[in-house]
Amino acid sequence: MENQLIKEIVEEIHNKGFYIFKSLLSDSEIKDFYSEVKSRKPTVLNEFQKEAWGYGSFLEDSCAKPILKHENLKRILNEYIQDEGEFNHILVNSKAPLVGGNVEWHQELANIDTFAPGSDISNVSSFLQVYISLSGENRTNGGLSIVPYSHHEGFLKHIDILWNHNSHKREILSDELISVVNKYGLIYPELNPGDALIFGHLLIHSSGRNDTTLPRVSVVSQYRSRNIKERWDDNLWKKETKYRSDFVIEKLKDTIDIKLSNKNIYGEFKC
Ligand SMILES: O=C(O)CCC(=O)C(=O)O
Ligand SMILES: [Fe+2]
Repeated sequence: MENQLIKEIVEEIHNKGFYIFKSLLSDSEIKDFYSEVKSRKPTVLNEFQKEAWGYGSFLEDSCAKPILKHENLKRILNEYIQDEGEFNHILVNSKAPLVGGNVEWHQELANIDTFAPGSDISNVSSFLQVYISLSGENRTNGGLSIVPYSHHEGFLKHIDILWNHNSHKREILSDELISVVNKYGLIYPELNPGDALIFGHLLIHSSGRNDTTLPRVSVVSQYRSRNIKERWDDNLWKKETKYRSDFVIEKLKDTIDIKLSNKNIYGEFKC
């Protein structure tokens, strides 16, 4: 790629909040990812159907090499973060056929104290998400939905929620979300297998249910400037992880208290 093209792509990320890199992975590279996925036991399962969702880290696996060593990708990412960066994590998500559900509306920055404690909004341009579709995706199979240009609105208010697998997540407050979506609209990028969506940590995104009979499989990876490690604040990380697990425990306790209070929530169905 010409230097000029790299600069134009980075300009597009600054302007729209994202860039679609077509055919980042070849068919055989996708195949390698699938065989590694097949050889593993899932680490995160759908709570009741027991379908796979997550498979742990792929950072050290040979199937991740085409991402780690992709010259043009690195040039784009480094030009954006204005530094020689590195991949922080490379994960694989598999959204199960028909029962694989939604991912909440969020900006990546909301959980910065988990992946980069010590950094804050002033360091937002030191990070990029690199989301690569392995199965191909669109609105029907629960592909990513994004609000273009939404990063220009800054960091929106998020609330704590209990998500699938009893995990803590942060979701954008609905009033704020509605006004931003009314302003910019929503898009559901159509990604072919191997296409990547590169986006900044203030871009609003989520994903819906998979209404097809095949899994929606994607690589979720994060690129960051190396100096993030120097700022790492271990106390903040411990405080944040405690906050997140305490939230889950408190929420589950509240639910039990309501159940024990003898209020029969099925009362409305009784004739
Ligand atoms: O897998 C999904 O639908 C969500 C991915 C995501 O939130 C991300 O790549 O930052
Ligand atoms: Fe995300």
